[in-house]
Amino acid sequence: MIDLRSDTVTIPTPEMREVIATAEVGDDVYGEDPSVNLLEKESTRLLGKEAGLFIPSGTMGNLAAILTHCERGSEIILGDKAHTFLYEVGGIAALGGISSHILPNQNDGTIKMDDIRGAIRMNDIHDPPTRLITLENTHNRCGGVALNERYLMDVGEIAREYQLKYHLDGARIFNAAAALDVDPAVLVNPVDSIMFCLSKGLGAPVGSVLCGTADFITRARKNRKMLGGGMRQAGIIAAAGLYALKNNLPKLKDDHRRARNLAVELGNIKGISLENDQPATNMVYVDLNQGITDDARQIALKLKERGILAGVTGERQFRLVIHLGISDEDIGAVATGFREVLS
Ligand code: TLP
Repeated sequence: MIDLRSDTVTIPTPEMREVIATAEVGDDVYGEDPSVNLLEKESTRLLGKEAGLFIPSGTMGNLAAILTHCERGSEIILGDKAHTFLYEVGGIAALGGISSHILPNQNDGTIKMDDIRGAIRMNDIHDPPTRLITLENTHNRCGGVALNERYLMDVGEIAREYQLKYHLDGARIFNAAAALDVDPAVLVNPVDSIMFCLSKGLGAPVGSVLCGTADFITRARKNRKMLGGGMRQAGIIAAAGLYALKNNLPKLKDDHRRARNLAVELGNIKGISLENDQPATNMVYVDLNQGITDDARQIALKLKERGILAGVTGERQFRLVIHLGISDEDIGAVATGFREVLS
């Protein structure tokens, strides 16, 4: 199967499994797992932050971060296509009593500066206090676009002006840095906290890391425990994360090249249109044209019969995600599959 549903589907390679099998471990709730400690240190080095925290998932990473920045009854500003708003089960509301002030995401993943300024609550008796701005980079539902350094800095200025905290859902921050050709530490310099995932393009089986100031991470560690995310001999997965940072991070650009090639191939096929014919990172969003009577689910079934798994993201839309398990030959095979199914 050529599985393009997500970059979360990668399977650890034999080399990564070897690292897992031989990892040094301890009890991480006591802070005694050497592999976890090393992973947290390496993450802070790469992202230029004071401290890091290994977290089971990206969803828990964002939740722990937002719970740490915000008290019950407060409000955060985020995009209407943000993963935290769309796909995190409303955790910040359900578990944190925090409301979401959503603003339109532009096609390039940004939120307009004026919209952000306009959404910040003034000290009115009626208002929930605004505590946090959160952005996403790369932006999943906006086609995997990368938000650039300038924009992240500009939003940081607003956050500072209004004394708001600033969080980045950087599940794919290394994809963004690779696409923009910028040092990830420079890119995330303006934010107070950043969460990134090891189990997406980097190809580790589990885990995310939250980074920020030492004080923030101490408080986030307590929240991670409260959420049930305190792990014990987590070094066996942290070691895979370290391996991924060392060996797979440089391969993200190959994924981006393959995504561009896939876009070129699919662009020539009648019956479909691309949301963006020059994908910035590892995602290609495909829409079915009017002339096609099948919906995306039906087409996905036909593709499956040909050994291709496509992510259905709308009645007439697919998301195709490139990752370590996808080769150059697979790109050609996917295009052939689409051509056959749509002919
Ligand atoms: N995204 C998954 C699905 O949940 C949609 C995917 O297949 O892309 N932030 C962003 C931007 C994400 O894309 C994801 C996962 C998360 C956070 C959550 O990470 P996990 O799955 O580890 O909880």
